[in-house]
This record gives sequence, structure tokens and C-alpha cells, in this order.
Amino acid sequence: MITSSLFADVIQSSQIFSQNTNGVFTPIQNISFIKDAFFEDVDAEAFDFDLDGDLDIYVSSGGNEYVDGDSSLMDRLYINDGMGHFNKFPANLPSTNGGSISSSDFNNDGYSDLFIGSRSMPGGYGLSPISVIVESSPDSNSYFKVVAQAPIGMVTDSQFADLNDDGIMDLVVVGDWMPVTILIGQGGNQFLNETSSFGLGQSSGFWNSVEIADIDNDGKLDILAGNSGENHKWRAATKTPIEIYLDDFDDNSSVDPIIFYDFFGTHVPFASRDKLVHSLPYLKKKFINFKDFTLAKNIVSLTGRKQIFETKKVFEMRSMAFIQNEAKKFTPVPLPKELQYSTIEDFYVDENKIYYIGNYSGYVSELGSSLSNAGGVLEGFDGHDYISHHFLPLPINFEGRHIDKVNNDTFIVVGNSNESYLLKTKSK
Ligand SMILES: [Ca+2]
Ligand SMILES: [Ca+2]
Ligand SMILES: [Ca+2]
Ligand SMILES: [Ca+2]
Repeated sequence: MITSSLFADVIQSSQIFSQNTNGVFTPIQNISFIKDAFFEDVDAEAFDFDLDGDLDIYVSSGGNEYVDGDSSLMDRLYINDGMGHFNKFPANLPSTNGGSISSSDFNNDGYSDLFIGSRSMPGGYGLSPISVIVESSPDSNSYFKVVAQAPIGMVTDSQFADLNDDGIMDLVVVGDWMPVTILIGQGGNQFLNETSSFGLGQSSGFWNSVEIADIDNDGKLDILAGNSGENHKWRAATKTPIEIYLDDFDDNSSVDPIIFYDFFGTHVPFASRDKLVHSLPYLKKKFINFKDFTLAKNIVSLTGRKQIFETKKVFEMRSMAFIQNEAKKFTPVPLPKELQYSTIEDFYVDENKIYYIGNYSGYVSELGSSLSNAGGVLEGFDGHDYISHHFLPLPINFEGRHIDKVNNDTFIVVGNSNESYLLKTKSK
């Protein structure tokens, strides 16, 4: 019988290794299926597409080398034959670029439906690609029907849950340069963006991961959101956000993202004079030397442009808990300091323990790497205090992307390369 865990399912079905009995963690050999499904910026979701009792797997594709609509970006659906063999299903699926997949039968017809979040537009960093909500109907010719689409943001993760406890599934979506976004289900295939009314209008961050759980055990669902953390060149606060300005500043028909951030109380461009002049040659005459350049305190004095096509802000760099209160608003609570040492890429909540994994080395070189905390376990966190924190026994530079429970005392951590680890909790 297939369990509810994708990882457990994949491992059992592929018979990759027998149960680990001695070591604390064991590297898993190169597993083509996991590699296929989980390389960076790509997500997979297990659900029973054909209602035959086993889990099938939907995989989103990605890669910045492809343009939108490229067949390499087409998502894939693998049907489980019940014996653990997965066969590619010949359906015409959306072509997304990275992002996040989540499933839930939100319209209650028995078939699991999907949110397919897209992360980026090739060649258009900062712009929001289209994400879609699709209704699954295996009996029809099209198999999947797009019921909603919107350029919601640069999506990295998502999760369905009934946040407001009205019996209808809701959806939480996070990503880069966007708030923790709340889409409240209205019944059928309708969702309404209620981010602001839930108090999250100013929650924009570089969110990597989201997990919904009742953190403080009061019966109302709360949100854990993994961000860049505080060990980062950039700082952000409500009054001093990081800003990205998106426009075709040199009129060559491509978008030029320009970032400003707060450097010890001064709003400064992130790119150096040389880099900016290289991408926007018309600035060369304006900023002949570096001293001229220090006078560029905002986008208007830098570019001379008063109307900007699109501006996005980040107010929060810390990984956070958002605790739902009686008034159906979320109160932001920064996670303890150990969880701010690095990016947080995934969470797993298990009774009163929050497992998390992190690290990220893919930033542009000016930002350096975030490789100070591969992961840990936070025990007894109630939205204020916690009982203990332990680091997971992972290599310090390991870049985990997914953590999941395999069985009672074993977790699997999948990395961004071929390396993955099994972690066994110590028996007491
Ligand atoms: Ca199935
Ligand atoms: Ca459905
Ligand atoms: Ca609901
Ligand atoms: Ca709660």
C-alpha cells in the first residue's frame, strides 16, 4: 500500500535501499526519479489523479535557459501502476517555469485539483509570471481545465488548507518580492485574494517555503514561512524596504531591474556604477565618476524616470511564524535566532517539533552565499517561547530543498544536487 508521503512512496517503490539501522544518516545513491523531480526550482506533488487508490505524481519543469512555451518546460504527470512503476501520462499540460505545485480537491468532486505556481519569466527577472489554478477531470478529453490565472508573483511555494475553518479549502502562496498571499476559497472553483484583510499586506519577503500548522495549539491554523534570514547583505523593515524597479529604462524592449536597499540609513543602488553603466549605457554621461554616482539616492535621480512600470518591495528578511488570532488576522512573530542564520527552504511540522532545512548558494556573487545552517529542530515553539533547538547532523554547507518523514523515526532530506540524506532520530 502506498503511504501518504511522496518520499516514502518513491523509496519503497524503487527499492533504493533497505532500512538504515546503524548510522545517524545515510547518503542515498543517485536516484534518477528523485533527480528528475527535484532539481532546483522544480516541484512535484503526489496525488491520486485517476482515483485508483495509489499516488500519481505531477512534476513542474523549469530552467532559465528556456523561453515560455518551450516544450522542455511542459509539466509532466506520472501515473502509478499500483506496483510502484510510474509511466508518463500523455496529456497536454501547462508549461511553467519553476515554482510550486499543490493539490487539493477544492471543488469537492472527488478529483484532486492543482495550484501550479510559476517562479520566473526567462529574461525578465522581477516580473511576475502567470500562475494557474486547474481543475482536474480525468474523465474529460482535456484532463485539466484552467479555472483561474493571475500574475500573482514569483512563486516558490504553496499549500492548501482551510485557514478560516469554514469547510472550504483556501490556498497560501509565497515567493520572491511578494507577500505571504492568502487566497480564500469561496466554494466551487472561486478564490478571493484576502491577503490584506488577514493582516499580511506588508509581509513581502524573499519567501522560499510555507508550511501551515497550528503552531500554538489554539485550534486555529498558523503559517510558517521560510525567508532569506538575517545573515545577509540586505536588511529590510517596513520603513526601509528593499525595492526593485522594473522598467525598460534604456528603451531597448527588455526589462531592466534596478534594486535599491538600505545601507546603514542610506538608500543606495545595489548594482555598482560600472554594472549599471554596462547595462544602461545612457547613464555613463550622467555619472562620470563614482562621486557623481553617490548622489543617486533614488530611482528618479538615478535614471531620470518619474513613472516606473512596476515597483516591488521587500519588508521582511526574517523567517517568520504568522499566528492566527481571534479576529482572523495573522500576528507576525520572527522565528528564533538560530533559524535566521541561513535561508529556510522547507519545514516539516511533527507534533510539537518544527524540522527545517536551509542554505542557499545561488545568489549573485555580490550577495555571497547563505551556508551557515543546513537545518535544525525547534521543539515546543508556541509563538513566543520554545523549549529547545538542535541542529540536524547534516554537512554544514549542505543545501537542502525538501524534508519529509519516511516513518516513525526517519526523515529524508533531499538536496539541490544529487545528494540526499536519511536522518534517524535517536531513540530515548
Ligand atoms: Ca492513481
Ligand atoms: Ca476536484
Ligand atoms: Ca476556508
Ligand atoms: Ca494556532
